[in-house]
Amino acid sequence: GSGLPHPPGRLPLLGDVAELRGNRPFQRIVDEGRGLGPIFTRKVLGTEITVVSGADLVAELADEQRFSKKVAGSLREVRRFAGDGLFTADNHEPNWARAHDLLLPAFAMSSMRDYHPAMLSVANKLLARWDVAAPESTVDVPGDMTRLTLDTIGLCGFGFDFESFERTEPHPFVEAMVRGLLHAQNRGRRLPGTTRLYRKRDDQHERDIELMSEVVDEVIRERRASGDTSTDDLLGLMLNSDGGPDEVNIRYQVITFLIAGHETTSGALSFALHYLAKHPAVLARAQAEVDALWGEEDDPQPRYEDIGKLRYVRQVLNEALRLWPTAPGFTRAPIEDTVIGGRYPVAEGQPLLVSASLLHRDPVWGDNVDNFDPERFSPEQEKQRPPHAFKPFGTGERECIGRQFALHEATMVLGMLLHRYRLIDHARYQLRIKQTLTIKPAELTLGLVRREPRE
Ligand code: MNH
Repeated sequence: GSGLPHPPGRLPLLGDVAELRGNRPFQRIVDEGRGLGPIFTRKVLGTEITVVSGADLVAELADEQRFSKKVAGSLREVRRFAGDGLFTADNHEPNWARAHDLLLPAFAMSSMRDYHPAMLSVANKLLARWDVAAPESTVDVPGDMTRLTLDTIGLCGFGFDFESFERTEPHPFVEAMVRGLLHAQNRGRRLPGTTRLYRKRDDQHERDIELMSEVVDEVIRERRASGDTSTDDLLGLMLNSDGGPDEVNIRYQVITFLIAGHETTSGALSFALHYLAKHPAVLARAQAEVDALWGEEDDPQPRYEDIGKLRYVRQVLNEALRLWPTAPGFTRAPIEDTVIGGRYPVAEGQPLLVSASLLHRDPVWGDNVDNFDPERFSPEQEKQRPPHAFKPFGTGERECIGRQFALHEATMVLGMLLHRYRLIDHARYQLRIKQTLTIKPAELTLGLVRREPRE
């Protein structure tokens, strides 16, 4: 081996078999990786995975001259349905640069102004649903955040309405996607020669991919049937630009955005609401901030300009993303053989999994790294932290293209929810993590009571 530390006290075989059954690999990295130092390896079914979490080492891996994104492990499996879409394309695949260059302007800060009205219309549907629930019944937080974020990316990116709030069950796309991501997550961890054991699940996977494809067909068909060739949302840019992506790649991009564009934002909102329900002083401060903007209004309709003013709400979101980065890791690889940390040799192409969950609990964050404290993201404290200590959106040219989109949407929605409701932790909820490549608080429900303005 490489001489890097392993999780202590585990027999390799036992570890391997347990890994096969466990369905929360990133949670395990957080639980077991703590105290192992800034870099360690763990064996998963005979394959050594190198996990990097130290702030200094991650800063090195962020150097684009020496390292680049690697599509490895579970993410490689996602290519079965996302192909060479932006998220799962290898750096050198021509469709990556092509789509990146074409779509980047649609994610500039200035484009958020265009998305704002559609984001607001979906947020209003969420409030309508929660108004009906309050105060008698409780709400399914991750379920409703998923309704919100799926409908938002559908409308903003593709002019397509998933109508999730008009349904009692989630849109079928969500179920197929969740199972599809779980399949990708687990597939890399099968023992050799066991294909037959998995036939049922593999067949289901084919059906799930089929269903996601049908949704994509519908999205594209609807646009073409409308005869609209001038809307320059994500779909319009792809369909109507000279030298744009081909038909096959457009389908991969649509599926990629429908997944990447909602799944992680939904988790981030859910974690933020969980922590707010548990931290009355933080909640009070966030409510004071929204009240200062909209206090007297019964049903405020935030303007685009308002969202940038919700500084503390944004700090709350950042702190939720620090503790539970909803895309909990990303993989880098050396462009040439090199040495990191002055002493660990790493070979060209060798995957190095950056665990954002562990990085975000590195000692650079202080002594109480598990405490929820949005003050960490005050301008004063941010200045004192080394760069690259906070990586919920990845790094470099392969960094999340939807970052501004996610933050605009999530900040607005969180602000509107806090302005309108008191959050009741009716079940004394204890955080459990559900992982389907991305992470969410499992089975989080909250009670709600409408606030009077300035209450
Ligand atoms: Mn997003 C890449 C996290 C919201 C679309 N995203 C990434 C990466 C991380 C990430 C981490 C880099 C992965 C890697 O290096 O392998 N993304 C998030 C989080 C949120 C998020 C935590 C919300 C919170 N992402 C969004 C939204 C969209 C989006 C919203 C679209 C509307 N993300 C992408 C795409 C990529 C990406 C597309 C791939 C970009 C590229 O490689 O060119």
